[in-house]
Amino acid sequence: MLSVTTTSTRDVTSLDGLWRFAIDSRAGDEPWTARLDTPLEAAVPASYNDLFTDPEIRDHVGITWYQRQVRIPRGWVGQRTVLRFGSVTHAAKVYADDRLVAEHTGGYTPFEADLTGVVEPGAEFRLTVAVDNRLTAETIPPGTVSVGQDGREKQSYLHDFYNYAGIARSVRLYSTPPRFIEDITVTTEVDGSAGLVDYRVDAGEGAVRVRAVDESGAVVAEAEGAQGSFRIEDVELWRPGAAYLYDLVVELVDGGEVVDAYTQQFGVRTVEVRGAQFLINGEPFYFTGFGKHEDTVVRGKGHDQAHLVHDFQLMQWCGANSFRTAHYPYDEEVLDFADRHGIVVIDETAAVGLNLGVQGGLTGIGPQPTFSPETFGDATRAAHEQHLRELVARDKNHPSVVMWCIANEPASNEDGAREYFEPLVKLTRELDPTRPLTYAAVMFAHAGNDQIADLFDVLAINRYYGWYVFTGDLAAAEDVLEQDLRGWAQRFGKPVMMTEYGADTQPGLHSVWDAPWSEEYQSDFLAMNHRVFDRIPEFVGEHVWNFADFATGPGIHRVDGNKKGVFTRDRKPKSAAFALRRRWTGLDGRK
Ligand code: GCB
Repeated sequence: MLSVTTTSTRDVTSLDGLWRFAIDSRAGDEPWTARLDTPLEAAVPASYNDLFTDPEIRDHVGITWYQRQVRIPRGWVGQRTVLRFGSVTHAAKVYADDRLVAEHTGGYTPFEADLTGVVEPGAEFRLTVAVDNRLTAETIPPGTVSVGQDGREKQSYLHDFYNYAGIARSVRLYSTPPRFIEDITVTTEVDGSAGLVDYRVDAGEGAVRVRAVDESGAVVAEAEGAQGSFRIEDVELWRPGAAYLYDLVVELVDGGEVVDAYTQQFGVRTVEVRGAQFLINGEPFYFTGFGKHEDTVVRGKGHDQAHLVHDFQLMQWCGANSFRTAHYPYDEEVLDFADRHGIVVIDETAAVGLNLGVQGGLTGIGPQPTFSPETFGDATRAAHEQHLRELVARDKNHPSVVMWCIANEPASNEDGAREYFEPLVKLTRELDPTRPLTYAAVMFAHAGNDQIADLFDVLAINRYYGWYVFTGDLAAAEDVLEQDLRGWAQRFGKPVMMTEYGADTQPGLHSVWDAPWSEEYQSDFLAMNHRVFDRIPEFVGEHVWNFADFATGPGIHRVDGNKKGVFTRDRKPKSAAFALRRRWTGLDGRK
């Protein structure tokens, strides 16, 4: 799936701004058939939950309505007109005037409606979107809707971050010629000082020609045909911390005339897992960085370019070279930015919470088995498959993306996990044979009982010794952590990385003792983990949980959200940020 951009043959207009807004109980029947009768307006892009003061809106379970007028530019006569949503969380029905033009389930991937012939260029129409925030056993991520004694619906889910919903990413209208370039896939290899580039173009009738252009504007290779390969001599590799991007200019031609043109950026780099090493361009790579969230004050999960720039600045200030898109695919602009700035990304699906064991607290034994026809079965897996297809289709050309993480903390220790995951691993490898795969392992899964790790390439481990267990006892935590991690390395002989470790911390709280919640404890907790990582030869990376504090659902374990951030929710550093900076930039003499 191509991202939306202007080219010599394509135009784009933005539909971001203020849209009329109502929850379903106040919108009347068939609200798409008329102007929404509402005093409210919602910002797009943004989650709607924190925009209003009304608790009925914030806690609403079900459908909310967004609406605005749209005019198709009159110059688009004879062109295809496409409406593109960056994401609607979690499901959408889209109406142009009275007509249903698109439906999509999955809150973090884009989808489109082809409006050609539905609305004519120059004409105005009423665009209405029904946004459904419900999570069920058949959605990714999963959840449960129950009805309370007072008859109100309640949404529960198996992850801690708040269930923000709405139109959180940009909405755009774009044109293409009637015969158009549908998709482009670029993969790269390195041969000595040359780059080998394979490309495939899916397009309408016509001949395809491509040229690769370097950052100075020089054409470095040319090829013809919808599928082919070319060499770039003396190639500039895309490297972590030193991005270099080429343009692949693709043209669909007919009788010497360019019918459609599209420019796809790409980087030349290789990724490989060899033994217990993670190699980028044949060199061992050690991940430093964070698990993140798309989460800011007022906007919720709404994409925001100022926050994008600032978060990357803070990550680089810390010396982070990478991050994981916990726990869902992020806005496409985040990956474009990572491509341009040489930041490495582990791209994660929204499959968080496939684990009923977490409901059993520290016993890890849930009320029911996680994987069964009654709990998470074929329908859940079908949703997971669709999600993987859409993720790979969207992100396959990003050089920054070096690995897919296909689930966070599934019940990989339970029976049924292998049957559930084996087909998903197979599918992902078919969709993209070039990138390693991982999943982030929950604390209940260890080297002795995990049933799926051998299917994957990298062992990504989430652990909270010293926080949820051995709380306040870092010496005991250090011992068990080391045994645990060494167990994985020994049993599977694959690279091991820590994808989550962290301690909730109240900024401004200090203590001379090992006092959980204090800033010192967070730093000491991380230092304890780092001592262990540095003793394990198979270790290839550390991602602290979390980059910043983030909003959660209500609960007795959280005070105003999850406070494991190294930065506060408004991006002020806690002491641990300085400690990480010393370690990751080599100021502590480690490098
Ligand atoms: C986890 C989850 C993450 C939570 C974190 C925590 O294991 O993967 O989503 O936020 O623990 O802080 O409890």
